Amino acid sequence: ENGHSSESRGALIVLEGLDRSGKSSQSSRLVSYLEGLGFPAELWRFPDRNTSVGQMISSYLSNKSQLDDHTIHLLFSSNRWEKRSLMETKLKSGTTLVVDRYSYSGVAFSSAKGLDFDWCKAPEKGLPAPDLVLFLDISPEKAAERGGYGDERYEQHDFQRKVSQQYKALEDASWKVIDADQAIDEVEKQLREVVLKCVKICKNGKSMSQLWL
Ligand code: T5A
Ligand code: NA
Repeated sequence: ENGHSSESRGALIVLEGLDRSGKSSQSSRLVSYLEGLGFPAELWRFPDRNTSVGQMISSYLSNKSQLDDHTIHLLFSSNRWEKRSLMETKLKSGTTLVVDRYSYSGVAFSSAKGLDFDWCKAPEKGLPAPDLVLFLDISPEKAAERGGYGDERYEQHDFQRKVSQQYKALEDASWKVIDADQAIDEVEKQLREVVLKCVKICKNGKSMSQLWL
């Protein structure tokens, strides 16, 4: 084939943003919305803390274990690779995946610690590329005012500010930046519009691509 496919499929939709930007709230709302319209959809999240790699990540994030920065970076990446095959099967079968964090989190958080940006991108190369990245844009100050902030390793102001800068370097044509400092229903309304458009394009056979190759 010449890069064009007419196979109907589900869309790979990723939500990104700082901690407490509203990704989880909006992801589950989007899945309900799509299901309500009759589009098969599933909510996924990374890290997937249910796998054995995911349990190592979870232990690290809750400060129960220490790991070298490179090591934890590669664990986050392998946590995505271990789900790759299932991800592709689901998409091909027509299920849209709404994914709470993906490779952009992987690169933004690790490079904010000082790891080389390109080194951070390398292990993500070849993963399924999202059809749409919804970036929930919020300042670290506003995010910190929301419930539960401060419990995990990365939830500190200065660090979140650096993460925010790294995210900006990752923006590409698949991104849609949404002002996340609006009422939850208003954010949802804006997301619905772009998501529906994307799901329809994929259903009509948009070809899949790979990340950062
Ligand atoms: N990480 C992750 C890496 O370093 N590398 C990687 O490769 C990956 C995948 C865990 C950490 O791992 C790092 C990044 C993270 O630091 P996580 O488990 O996804 O990642 O944890 P968090 O991102 O911290 O998830 P949060 O649950 O904190 O943030 P969300 O999902 O963005 O926010 P949400 O929806 O839970 O909302 C937070 C609060 O705000 C309220 C909600 O009701 C809730 O109380 N809220 C709003 N309030 C006012 N207005 C709105 N519009 C609101 N929207 C939500
Ligand atoms: Na979350």
